[in-house]
Amino acid sequence: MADIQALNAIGLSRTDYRGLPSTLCQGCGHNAVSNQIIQAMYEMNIQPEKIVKFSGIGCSSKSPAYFLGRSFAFNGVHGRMPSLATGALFADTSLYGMGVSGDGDTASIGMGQFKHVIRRNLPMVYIVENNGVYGLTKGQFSATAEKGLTLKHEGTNLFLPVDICLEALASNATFVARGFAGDPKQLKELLKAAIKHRGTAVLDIISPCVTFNNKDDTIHSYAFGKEREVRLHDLIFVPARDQLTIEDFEEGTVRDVELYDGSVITLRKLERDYDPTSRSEAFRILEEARERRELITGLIYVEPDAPSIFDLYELPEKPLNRMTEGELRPASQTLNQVHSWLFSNL
Ligand SMILES: Cc1ncc(C[n+]2csc(CCOP(=O)(O)OP(=O)(O)O)c2C)c(N)n1
Ligand code: SF4
Repeated sequence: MADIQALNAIGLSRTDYRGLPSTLCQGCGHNAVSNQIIQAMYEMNIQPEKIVKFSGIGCSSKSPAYFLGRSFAFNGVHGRMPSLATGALFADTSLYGMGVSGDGDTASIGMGQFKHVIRRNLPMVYIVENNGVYGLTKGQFSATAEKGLTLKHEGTNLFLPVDICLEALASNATFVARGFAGDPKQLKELLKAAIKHRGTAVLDIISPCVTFNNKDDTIHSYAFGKEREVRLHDLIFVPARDQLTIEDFEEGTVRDVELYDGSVITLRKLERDYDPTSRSEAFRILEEARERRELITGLIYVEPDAPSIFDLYELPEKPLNRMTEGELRPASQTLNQVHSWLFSNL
C-alpha cells in the first residue's frame, strides 16, 4: 500500500499510471508487459498526458486500455497502427508515442506498415507482444510461429518464422531490442531506454499466450524463456539528470551508450563482448540465436544519432497542432513561387 501511494518526482503515484482492470486471460504475458509500462513511466516521471498510445487489433492491441488511463489513445484498424502514429505524432511532436501491437498485427497484416514506419524513423516506441499465435481469434499460427510447432486445434505449422528483430534491422531500424514478459526487470529498463530514443524503438517482447501457445518446448512459452533466455548484458537506463555513479556495475566491463537527450544506457558485459552499435554484429547474434534455438534478450542494436523523420522534414520546435492559422498558412510570396514552379512549363 505504502509503495502504491509513494509519489514520484512530478507528484504522481503508481495509480496515476494505471488503466482499467485487465480483461485478458490470467497469466497472459501482455498483462506483465502492461505492468512494466506502468512502472517504467512512473519511475521516469513522465506526465501521462504527454503520452499517446496506439494499437491495432488483437489481445495485445487491447492492452493499452489497461495502462496509462490518463494518456491519449487510439485503437485503429488491424495492422495500421503505424499510419495513425505517423499522423498524430507529426501533428504534435511534443508527445511520446507508444504503439502496442501483436505478432499477427505486425508480422502478418501489418508487415508493410511496420517496415515503413521504421525506415522513416518516426520517434515512437513500437512494442510487439509476440506470442506466435493470433490469441484474440483463438490461436491460429502467426507469422512468428516456429516451423513444426504443433497445436491442438491447428495441426502443425509448415512455414519458417519471421523474426521481428531481423526484419527491423533489415529496414534500417535505429533501436532494436528483445525482451521477455517473464523477465520484468530487464523489460522495464528496455522500456525506459526505448521511450527516450529519438526514432522508432522496436521492442520485440516474447509474451506467452497461456491459453493457446504455452507448451514447455515452444519458443513463445514461459518455460522455454526461463530456461533458454540468454541475456546479452545486464542493462540499466540512467535518465539525463541523474548522476552517473552505478555501484552495481563496478566489476566487469561496462559500456555506455548515450542517447539524444543525454540519457545513458549502461550495459555490463556478461559472457560475451557485444557491441550494440554494430549492425553486422546484431545480424550475426540473431542468426546465431536462431541456429542455437536460444532466446537472446537485451539491447540488440542502437544508433542514437540517426535523424528522425522530424529532423528530415525540419519540423519546427512548436507542434503543428498548436500553431495559429496565420502561422500555418504559407506567405503569398511562397504561394506565388510554388504556383510559378508548378505551371511555368505549361
Ligand atoms: C482486416 C482484419 N483481418 C482479420 C481480422 C481478424 N483478427 C483479429 S485479431 C487478429 C490477430 C491477432 O493476433 P496478434 O496481433 O498476434 O495479437 P494477440 O491476440 O495474439 O495478442 C486477426 C487475424 C481483423 N480483425 N481485421
Ligand atoms: S488468448 Fe492468449 S493472448 Fe489472448 S488474453 Fe488469453 S492468453 Fe493472452
